[in-house]
Amino acid sequence: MMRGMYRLYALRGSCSLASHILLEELGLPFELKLLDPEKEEDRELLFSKNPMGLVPVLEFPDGTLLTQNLAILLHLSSRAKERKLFPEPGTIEHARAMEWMALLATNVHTAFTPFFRPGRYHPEEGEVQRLRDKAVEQVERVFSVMEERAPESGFFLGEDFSLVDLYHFVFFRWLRVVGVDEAHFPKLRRLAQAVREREATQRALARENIRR
Ligand SMILES: N[C@@H](CCC(=O)N[C@@H](CS)C(=O)NCC(=O)O)C(=O)O
Repeated sequence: MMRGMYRLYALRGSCSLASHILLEELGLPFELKLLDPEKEEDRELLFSKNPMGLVPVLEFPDGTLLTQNLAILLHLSSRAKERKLFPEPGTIEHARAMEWMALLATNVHTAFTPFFRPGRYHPEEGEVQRLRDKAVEQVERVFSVMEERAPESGFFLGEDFSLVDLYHFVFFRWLRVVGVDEAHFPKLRRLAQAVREREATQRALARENIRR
């Protein structure tokens, strides 16, 4: 690794896109290591960096390893306080922002998992479709709750772009992938679109070779 560089281990279009976009937003020097899950070598590399075998993994210039989007996003943004991407701890605004982040990291993210990784749930042969249908139901339910609570204008937390907008964008993108119509969630669609149009997001999408 070049001196002074971060390295992000990522899978194309996966949840690691959140950490990727933030590195671009903050203008930090980083190397993107896009892994190929089909390659034994890449799988071994990932497990050597994270025993869970999951991305994202952020490797700091001094070799420190950090996993979990939530930890990476909060840590990097707290080191760039002037960007005001997250409210100050101890305030109700911070608690509200954490409420969104936790919802995204847990309920929203895991609603998709049975769709993308049905094998993890050992469905009987012929039951994969049923499992995927159930996952889509769960995804629709959790996005409906977010739509209900989403603001009519501005960003999730008010006037300014924040980590909540960035993190939400990554999961909103997956709606198309699982075949859910984005038009069911007009407020969320507007919020996601605002993130998509940012230069940092465009750079990250281009580097992951993602068109939409
Ligand atoms: N809680 C973790 C979840 C990480 C996670 O599930 N990563 C997925 C991509 S979205 C992964 O690495 N999957 C590898 C696989 O399924 O083989 C986080 O938010 O960082």
